[in-house]
Amino acid sequence: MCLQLFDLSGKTALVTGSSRGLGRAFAEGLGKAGARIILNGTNEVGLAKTAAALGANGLDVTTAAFDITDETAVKGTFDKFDKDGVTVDILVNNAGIQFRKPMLELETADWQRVIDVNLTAAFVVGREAACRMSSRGSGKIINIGSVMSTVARATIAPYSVSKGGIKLLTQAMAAEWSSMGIQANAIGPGYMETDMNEALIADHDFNAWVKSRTPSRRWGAPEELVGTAIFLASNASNYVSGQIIYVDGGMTSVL
Ligand code: GCO
Ligand code: CA
Repeated sequence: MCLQLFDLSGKTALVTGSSRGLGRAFAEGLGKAGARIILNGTNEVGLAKTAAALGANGLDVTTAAFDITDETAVKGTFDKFDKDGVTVDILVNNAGIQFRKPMLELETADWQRVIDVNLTAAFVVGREAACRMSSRGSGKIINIGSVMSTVARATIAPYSVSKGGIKLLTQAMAAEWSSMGIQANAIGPGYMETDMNEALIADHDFNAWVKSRTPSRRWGAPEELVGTAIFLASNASNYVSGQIIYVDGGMTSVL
């Protein structure tokens, strides 16, 4: 009985920014739990390569190439889902960019781009998905935050602000959409070994700092986020809404 709680068979999950990195890990994990996966990104070649790789592992994978910051493209994609009879039961708002620069040197355009991709797009895609989930009376929205949803680090202000916003957007979604049968929650990854952090991992001093600042004394592997994603995507979390779960080796729990 208890494992059925985590079974995603018959569900369709859209994961934004999923041709590589954490998005790919989320897509693969939800697929292995039985969900049909829709990969998203703007690079059709990269998407097709990842779809082929996951498909070769027996997963049910399709792709939807659209720019999450282009509202017309987002609406058009969901209209096409409607026409094709595709229901997005699970939305993982994963796509995100990083931009590291001290605020005194930061151009407003660079600030805005990070907010547009990491936060506003999660609202726009979330709204399109939730509008359809509400008519079905059920749905799961998983927003990807960060340890930066609750603490700041110098030189990544727009990223931190966007991830702080993701935490409260998740709570706002819960406030408005839980009564419609939608559960909206967030995952806050710690320092994970991904392309986005390649330069940090290679930096000896920064790498040493992460290990000393993390009680688990190591970087996280993307796959270590999958269990939390399956939980939040499944019936096991039907009475959980508005929460953020930090998967960070204990980092946000200690000084
Ligand atoms: C940085 C990193 C972090 C991590 C992650 C932590 O520059 O400090 O990019 O932001 O990527 O977001 O949760
Ligand atoms: Ca690389």
